Amino acid sequence: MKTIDVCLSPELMHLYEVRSRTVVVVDILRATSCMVTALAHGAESITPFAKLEECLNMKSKGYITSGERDGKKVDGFDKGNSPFEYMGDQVHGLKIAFTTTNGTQAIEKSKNAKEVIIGSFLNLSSVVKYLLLGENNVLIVCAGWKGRINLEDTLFAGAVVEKLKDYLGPDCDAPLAARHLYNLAKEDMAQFLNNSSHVKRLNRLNIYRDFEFCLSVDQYKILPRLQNGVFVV
Ligand code: 3SL
Repeated sequence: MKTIDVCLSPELMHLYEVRSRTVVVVDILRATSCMVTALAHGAESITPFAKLEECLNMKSKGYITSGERDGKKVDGFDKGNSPFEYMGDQVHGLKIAFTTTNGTQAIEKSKNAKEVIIGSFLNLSSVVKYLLLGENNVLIVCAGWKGRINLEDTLFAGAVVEKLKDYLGPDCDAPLAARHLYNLAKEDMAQFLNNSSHVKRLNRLNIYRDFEFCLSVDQYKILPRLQNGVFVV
């Protein structure tokens, strides 16, 4: 039986062997939700960067520069980190250079994996189907917040573990914990997350609608995969 494990924070990545695994990077609020939205709306590619300056340099190469630091759009960038900036004609055919406080840092730490895919509630079923049909053991990497664990990424990990429970065995206790949490939360995830740290942070920035959208399940049927350092569908 294939296995599934959950890395609850990128700070714990050194504990996991990734060269033989499919890694699913998740940052529900909001990096991977934005990436999925952009690619679903016809963006050509997303190139993730851990460093702000490297991302900004891509402007001179014809890229749109996107992302945030501490939730706020970076000065000089074309776009911030709201999924609503990546819909409709706004992104069609664009090459996007993306950097965020946690999401692209988690991607950077996952880059030695056998393969890296992007997960969010927006493409949950596509992720589950891909992992089910794939040959590799799985590691879900939760982006968290500056090394700390967060609830929303853990809930996504739990949703994947729950849906694959008859096919992929838990590698340790983190997938079990995530699954239990998801089963507690699934009837009303927004309510469950109401007191969570990042939801409070986003509320302070007055972006509650991003939160609601990022929790909506299966808006898109796409699976972004990292190929030569670039996410494409
Ligand atoms: O840290 C990240 O990668 C972001 O998604 C955080 S925020 O939602 O833009 O604050």
